[in-house]
Amino acid sequence: MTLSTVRGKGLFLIADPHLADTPPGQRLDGYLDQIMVKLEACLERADELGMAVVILGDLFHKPRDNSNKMLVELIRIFGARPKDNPVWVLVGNHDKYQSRFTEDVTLAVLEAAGVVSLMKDAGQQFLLETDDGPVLVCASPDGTSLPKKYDRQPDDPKTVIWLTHHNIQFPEFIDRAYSIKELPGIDWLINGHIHRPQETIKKGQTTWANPGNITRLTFTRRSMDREPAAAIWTIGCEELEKWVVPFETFDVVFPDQDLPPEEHEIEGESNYVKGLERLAWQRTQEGTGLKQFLTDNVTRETQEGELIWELYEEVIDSE
Ligand SMILES: [Mn+2]
Repeated sequence: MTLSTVRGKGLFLIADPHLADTPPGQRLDGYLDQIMVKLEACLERADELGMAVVILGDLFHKPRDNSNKMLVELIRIFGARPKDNPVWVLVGNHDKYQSRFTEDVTLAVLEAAGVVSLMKDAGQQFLLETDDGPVLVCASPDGTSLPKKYDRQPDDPKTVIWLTHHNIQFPEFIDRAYSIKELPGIDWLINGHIHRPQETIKKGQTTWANPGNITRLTFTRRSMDREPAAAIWTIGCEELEKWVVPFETFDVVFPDQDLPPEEHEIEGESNYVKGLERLAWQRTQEGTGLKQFLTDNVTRETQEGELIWELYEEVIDSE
């Protein structure tokens, strides 16, 4: 198999855009346009810098039933790119329906339209030709396991990068599935999926990075303090370079309400009435607040509890 070659000064990495017609979580109206603006700004910036473009998974928030308007717009934007510098899209968990990538999902339409290069199978993806030599870009889409190592062949490039969309034990996520360790033969592992930017960690030959996503999805102090950014990788760099994407201020994209209590503040306070009060501000267009409330307060073990949960699922499914 011959790998496609992309000429570029490096990689322009865009993590987890989560495009959606209906604003997810507590996000307000105008969401889709705001994320489209980010995406287009990223492509424009990548072109200015002469970089190859990579989306690190979860291009979409929902795997299917996205509007034709959104799709047509994406086909227009991605399709306008030169054939030898396409957008490389890693398949994330949100891009799949019932954990599978099938012809039924929105991302498959973009692939069939020939406007993206999909990274849907684990392993080698493309060769990046830089002024400082070639780079082998590999990837593990959601649902595949991470490599333990990469066996270099004699004519392989000196630098090997692995793109992932996985639950990795970065410092603030030590309960996740994959530990951080040296992966012989792999120089960089760059992860999407974990939306909160994490410290870059070097273990032996392998540098592990998690730049964080370009879209603020949670109504929290952290989102309030964070400048959403894309990331730039170049040969020989020690750290990804951050490129802050265009973003609206927090109060424009989230409701004008008190922030919910942080996890450590709500300990020991799980009674129904307090929960109901909180539900008032947790009201969301896709029912995440309600689901959290039910999870905290309603057990399926009782008959009434089961009935409430069934009603909830009926409402959510019919949307
Ligand atoms: Mn995601």
